[in-house]
Parts: sequence; structure tokens; C-alpha cells
Amino acid sequence: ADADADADADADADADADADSDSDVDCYEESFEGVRTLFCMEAKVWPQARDTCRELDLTLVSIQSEEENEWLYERTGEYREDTDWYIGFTDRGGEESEGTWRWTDGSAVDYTAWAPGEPNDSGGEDCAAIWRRDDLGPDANWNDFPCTRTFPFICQASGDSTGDGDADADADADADADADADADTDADA
Ligand code: 2F8
Ligand code: CA
Repeated sequence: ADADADADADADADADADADSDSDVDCYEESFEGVRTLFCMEAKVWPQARDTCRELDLTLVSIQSEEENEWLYERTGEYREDTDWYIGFTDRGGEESEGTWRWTDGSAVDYTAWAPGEPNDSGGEDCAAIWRRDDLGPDANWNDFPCTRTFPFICQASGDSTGDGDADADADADADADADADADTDADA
């Protein structure tokens, strides 16, 4: 068992070394109203996308306005229009949090842009993405997906000057620990 523990520790050290090297993360950097916003091209399950943003000292994007949503729709279309893109909006964490959507950076939820009929938790869906379906415009284009789907993702600096830029870390850790559909993908992380 000790040998296993050592092997695990080595694997962790390798993962950390990878995480520390920003050059491993394939993202395009832009600015929205002065806020660093990264479009990261490698499709990942939601928990891994969240962790990748954290490793860059960012969070998955939170969207505060129609202007920002339209900008993101336009920019994601430029980088890859044929896929959906993860954002930092989730109701993971089991029955208690089902239906209570939160931003991973702790922002207040005062703007949403769900597509018609969404979020519907269809078969268990707790992670939101900008849904780039052809029939949806830039105004109402979010959908909840299973967190195990892989999509490219958007990281952003927190606009929160209090510095509590990863306010949801605890809730997320609890959700990670939950023995739900995310468990398998988290084990791979
Ligand atoms: O891929 C998941 C996705 O599947 C459907 O859309 C294509 C569902 N829509 C309806 O059930 C109307 C989405 O809600 C679901 O997220
Ligand atoms: Ca859905």
C-alpha cells in the first residue's frame, strides 16, 4: 500500500508540474471591458475545465450582461462555432443544490440567458454552456448539460475587487466529493 501511496504522490507531483506550466494550456486571451478572458480550446469535462482555469489563477467565466453574452457568442463563434463552450454556472451538489444555479466566482446571479425550455436537467444536467445551436441567437443560448460532456471553455479574471474570486471553491469541493455522475470523471482528473 505504501508503494501505491508513493506512486500516487509522484503522479500528483507530475500533475502539479504540468499545471504550473501555463504554456500547456491552449487558450486565446482577450479583454472584455478590461477583464482578461481566455478561450481555451481543449475540450474538457466541466470539473477539469474549472480546475484548469484555477491553475491559471482564473475562474470559469461568469456572465453579467447581455453585452457580455453577445460578445462571448461572437468570440466563441470566431474560435470554434461548431461546439458548445462551458461557462462557470452550475447547480452541482445533489438534491439540495439542484435548480439553484451559482457562478463559480461567487458573483450574484442577476442575469441569465437560458435557451427556451432550459435548464431542464434532462437526464441529470448540472453544468451550463453557451449552446451554439444554429437556431439560437446570442440572446438566449445557455443550456444545462451533463458535467461529463467535454467542451472547450472560457476562463476569466474575477472582476470582484474584494478578491474573493473563487467563492464557490468549497461548494465545488463538496460537489466533487459527491458520489454522482461526476465522480468518475473527477477520479480521472
Ligand atoms: O445534449 C443534451 C441536450 O439534449 C436536448 O437538446 C438537443 C435537450 N433538449 C430537450 O430536451 C428539448 C437539452 O435540454 C439537453 O441538454
Ligand atoms: Ca438541458
